[in-house]
Amino acid sequence: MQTITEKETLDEIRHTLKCFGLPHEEISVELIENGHINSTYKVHIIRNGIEKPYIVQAVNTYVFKNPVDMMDNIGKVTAHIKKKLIERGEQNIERKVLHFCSTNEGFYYVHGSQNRFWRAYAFVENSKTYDKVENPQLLFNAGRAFGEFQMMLSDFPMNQLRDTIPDFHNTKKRMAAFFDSVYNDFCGRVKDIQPEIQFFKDRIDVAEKLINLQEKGVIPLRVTHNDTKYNNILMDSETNEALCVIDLDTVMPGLAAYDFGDAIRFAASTAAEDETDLSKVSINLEYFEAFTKGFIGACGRFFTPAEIDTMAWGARIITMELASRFLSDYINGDKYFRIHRPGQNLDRARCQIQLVFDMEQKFDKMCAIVDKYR
Ligand code: GN1
Ligand code: MG
Repeated sequence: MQTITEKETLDEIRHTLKCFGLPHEEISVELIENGHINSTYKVHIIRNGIEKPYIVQAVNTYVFKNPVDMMDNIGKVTAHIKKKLIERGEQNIERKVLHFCSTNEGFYYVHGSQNRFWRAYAFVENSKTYDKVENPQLLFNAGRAFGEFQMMLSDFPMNQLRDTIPDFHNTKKRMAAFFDSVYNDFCGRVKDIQPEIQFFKDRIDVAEKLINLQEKGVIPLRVTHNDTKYNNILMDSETNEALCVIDLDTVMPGLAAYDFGDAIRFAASTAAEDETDLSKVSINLEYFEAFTKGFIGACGRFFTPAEIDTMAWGARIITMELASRFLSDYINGDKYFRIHRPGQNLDRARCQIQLVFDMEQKFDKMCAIVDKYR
């Protein structure tokens, strides 16, 4: 792949703004670093001396093979949420759901060069995201935000959504893909990661547990977010109230337990996702409880009893799944997740494996906390 220069990026951002009917005299562009997939920029548009911020993104088309379908999903989902907010009589709706820009022809995207695919939305003023939080109240707010998101989409017709990444959280298929990458060993990296490979061999049955339950009809598919990291919630800069769930690229049918679990994996961890000092990596049960209280409180009443039983499993298994995805990517030569240093995907995988070990130790306590709020 050709590399894209800063000037080309800037030209494409200007072109994108023009197509979205956002004329400007000047812009200033800031790279936002916290996602592993898309390229995200905060762009300040200056016109007649007034400045307005937008988020402009180049979608990663290696990961999202059909970004037009993705934007179609996002258009439908944001319209549905907007309708719900209006019905609930909410104020300040522009801060509670994303507003994507559209072209004159009504498209939510602009094609750039080299297969790049651009989109933009108005930045929600006085909002911020956190990569790490150390305050149970914020964990509770996050749980409630993802729970309400789930609630608002509970009556969305699932058949209207396309799978933006087929089998995204099909953990069975993820495991198979992992062992394929080990078998192929394209970059000769497998020799150094035997203990990590053994970790997955020892857990094949656990990895398949929730997919098997779903396939047997014991737990339902729902419209889920599928990427419930804490930094995918916009918080009010002053009050830290959760405003709006963002990163809607993977909203599609999935398991509620995986949305719960992925949020726990990230927000209730005591360390960053790629921490190399594994003695620092564990699940904080106080954070776990605060998030659970918020999440189950907001949407638990519409879950089936069998589904609630899977919540703690969701945390263990989605963490294992992500460990396998990071490690596969390391084995395959780091093509999927953006890295900032060599070996980062291996570090990420090891950190997630450590989290799974810790969740296995604390599993009874995690289940008891879920039971307390059911
Ligand atoms: C990716 O780029 P970001 O942070 O939105 C990934 C998620 C992972 C996450 C791990 C489309 O999300 O599945 O859980 O990294 N998104 C995709 O940090 O693969
Ligand atoms: Mg994402």
